[in-house]
Amino acid sequence: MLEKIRGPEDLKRLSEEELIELVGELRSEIIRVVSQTGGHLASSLGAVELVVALHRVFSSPRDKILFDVGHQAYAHKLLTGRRERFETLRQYGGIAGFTKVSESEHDAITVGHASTSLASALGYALARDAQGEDYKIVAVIGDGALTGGMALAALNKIGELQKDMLIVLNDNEMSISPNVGALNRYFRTLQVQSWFQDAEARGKRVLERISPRLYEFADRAKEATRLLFAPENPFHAWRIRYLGPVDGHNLKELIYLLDHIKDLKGPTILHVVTKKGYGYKLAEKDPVKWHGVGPFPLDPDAAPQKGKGYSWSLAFGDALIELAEEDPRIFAITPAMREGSGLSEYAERFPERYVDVGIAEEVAVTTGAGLALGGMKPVVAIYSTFLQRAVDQVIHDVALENLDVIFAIDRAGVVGADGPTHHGVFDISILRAIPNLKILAPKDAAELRAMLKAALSVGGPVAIRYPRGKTAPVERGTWPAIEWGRWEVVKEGSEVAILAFGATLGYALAAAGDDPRVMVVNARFIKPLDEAMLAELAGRGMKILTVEDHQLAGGFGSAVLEALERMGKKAEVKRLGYPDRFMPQGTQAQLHALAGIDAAGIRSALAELGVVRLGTKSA
Ligand SMILES: Cc1ncc(C[n+]2csc(CCOP(=O)(O)OP(=O)(O)O)c2C)c(N)n1
Repeated sequence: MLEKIRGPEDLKRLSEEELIELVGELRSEIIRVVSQTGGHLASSLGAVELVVALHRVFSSPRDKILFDVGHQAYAHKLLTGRRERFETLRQYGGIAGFTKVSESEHDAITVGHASTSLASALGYALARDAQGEDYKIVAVIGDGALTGGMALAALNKIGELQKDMLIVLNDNEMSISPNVGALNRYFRTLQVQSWFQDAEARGKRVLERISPRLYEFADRAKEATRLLFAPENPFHAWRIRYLGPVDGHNLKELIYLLDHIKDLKGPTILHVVTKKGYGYKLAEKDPVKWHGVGPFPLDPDAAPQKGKGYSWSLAFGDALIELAEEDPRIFAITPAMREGSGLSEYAERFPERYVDVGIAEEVAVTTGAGLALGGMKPVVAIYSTFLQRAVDQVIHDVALENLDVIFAIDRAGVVGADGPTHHGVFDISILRAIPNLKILAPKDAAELRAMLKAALSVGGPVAIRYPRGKTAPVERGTWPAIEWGRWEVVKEGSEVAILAFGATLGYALAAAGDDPRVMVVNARFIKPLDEAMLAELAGRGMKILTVEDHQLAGGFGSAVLEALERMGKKAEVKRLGYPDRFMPQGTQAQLHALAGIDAAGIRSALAELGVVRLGTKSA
């Protein structure tokens, strides 16, 4: 069946039985390919019926279907002309793991970050109406993404403007971890409380006014779908029509329902209840683990491979636990990334000193500011890419008053298969411009611990950035001393100093080999720089090669150039990092090589600086 689908219009020709068969095939294909490529399995499996129903009822690309985050849209990709390329999902040169405008006319928005779909839908609606067009707009948003400030602020405006659009709330009770927030609690109430059933009669009266057939439908399918209006519903306060909750795995009823509400005027929310991981037992049982997985064996008894070894995230989480054991003022904050940030164990150990604010990075940072003002020592654990959401909060709420807030910035540098929406390659440029803020980057887990401990006592805001991936584990109780503000000479040399940090330090050492002319420095303090050492290197006439897993524009190398200029020192400087374009998806190693920040790239740069040793692998 799937092979015959060239585009979504083909769905309109299938019988109900054939559509149900297609749903099964889509699930099998998603599981087969993700088992090879890795990806967002559980979210995409849970949305298969919804995607099929939407494409059956609406006509993409004329009608716009917007997927929030875009990680649940694998079935959409398979149905919109990308079946043959689906095996390249998330690979270098392959199709993206999220929807992407430049990839397909059926992808209405480019996404990867959460909570944008409603504002984008509003923009589409304004554009449509301004141009006198009449296409339909459907935004599909998860209950997790609806915790985001952007989504809630957009709803407020959507309610005011009353533009025609359908918002499908895909409620599976999960963000990556169990969802949080007052609205989430309300959705659970909607599903279980008996008063809800009492409201049925009232709901049906309203339904009848909209469409007698809907009323009929509600009557016919009340057990299965409980299609209702709840007058107490907060969406009513926003003047957004609310329908639901309905069973998101009942394809027939979804199609019937969408068909009947697609022409409703004004904004409508359809609350669809789905199960994350639906159709793959392991994922249904443990949707947290199967939210985003690496390749896995197609054996129902096998667990997904999470990649062996000790992650930087766990190194952070373990260090924080030990510090929190000693200091009752430590308080950890996550914007919906408990597992990814290595905080699962911390959250269990110190529930009273932990908060998951939902997908609301701005709230995470400013809650940190409030905690600091209230006398605690907040540690905001946040991915580099998601910190972008909260730049003003860092500036206005934290740095301006030099508050003691620690930012543990995970996934700094390119992240791999998630691609350009997720690469953490802007944090240094952004944060470096902010007064009072200090920026550090450890070379390993032991140094991360040392930095975290030092940051908690130094005063003012401190950002510690570390990459996605593995690092060597360290023993509990390992707290090496660190000289605040000082770089570390890792290898001596006479002609050129490579200034590297974090992920690039290993590459620098490999490139230097045992060449006596090449010095390697662990430039772990990015702001303030170790100006004393920099001045000394320049004074000795050393050439300088900076290497960063970050954009060149405004990054560490720029900071070095600025410092030399400020100090009135001259040195020949070459900078390696990412050029002024978005880095694509691919493995981290592929992307490092592409930008020439790996050992081979550093060797070439050394050659350009005149340090060439022919016939050997090192410089
Ligand atoms: C701004 C932002 N913060 C965090 C994330 C990480 N993230 C990706 S998916 C997800 C959970 C989304 O939950 P939901 O919207 O309910 O979709 P589901 O996966 O349950 O279908 C999170 C927190 C993100 N993509 N964007």
